Amino acid sequence: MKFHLLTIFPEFFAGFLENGVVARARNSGLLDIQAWNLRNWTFDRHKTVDDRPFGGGEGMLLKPEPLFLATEAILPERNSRTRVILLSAQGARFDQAAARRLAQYDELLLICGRYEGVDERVAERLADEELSIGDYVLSGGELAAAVIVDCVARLIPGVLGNQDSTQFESFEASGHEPGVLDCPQYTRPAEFRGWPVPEVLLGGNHEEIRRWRRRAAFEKTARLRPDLIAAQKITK
Ligand code: 9D3
Repeated sequence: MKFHLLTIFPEFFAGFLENGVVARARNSGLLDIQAWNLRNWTFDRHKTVDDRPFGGGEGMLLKPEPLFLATEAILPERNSRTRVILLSAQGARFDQAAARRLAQYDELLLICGRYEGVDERVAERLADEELSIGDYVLSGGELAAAVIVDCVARLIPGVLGNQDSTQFESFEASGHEPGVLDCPQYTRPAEFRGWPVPEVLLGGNHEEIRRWRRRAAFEKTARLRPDLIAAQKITK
């Protein structure tokens, strides 16, 4: 799978690309990720990518021309296997279902918004869709793009060593307990600073362990994510 990142800060992605699961998948050829500098598609002395909003208002917007020229150069042939995505605070929410959907494409171009926003013709006439990673204010789309690349990449067959491990994560519809967080987990030592690991996990009673994990997962979900429990009750 190929990812293109269109940004005014291509160097922002260096650390992310050079470490962990993403780096391994790139080295093994399963993933191709390229960061493109939007200023390559400007032609004035100052490499201007922004301009003032019509009608007045605070701040600057990314102007349409560099974004259109860059997208047309990077993806000259757009089809049903390619997807151009604008990352903005106004987008539809990116979640695990969106990640599974995006993992079906051959090539994604992620446009990173900056400043106060992006000329709306980019959302309406250039991008196939507009996504946000959540209801909080970022300074631009770069962190959102890294989140989406990481999340989509791990769904590509072969990117994770053990393919089973994607199946059993929280938020994954195919997981053992849909809509419930992972159960609490412990490793050695059995007692740390006087705090013991739950006794049941030290014995070998696997039926008892299974029941304890299920209960602990529900209790923790109810405490930290009551919205997930509420959504389940409506669905059932
Ligand atoms: C007047 C309100 N503006 C600033 C407080 C709105 C605004 C403009 C530009 C808010 C954020 C941004 C820059 N954010 C993104 O480009 C962005 C984003 C985000 O802020 N939150 C979640 N997902 C994303 S994806 C891109």
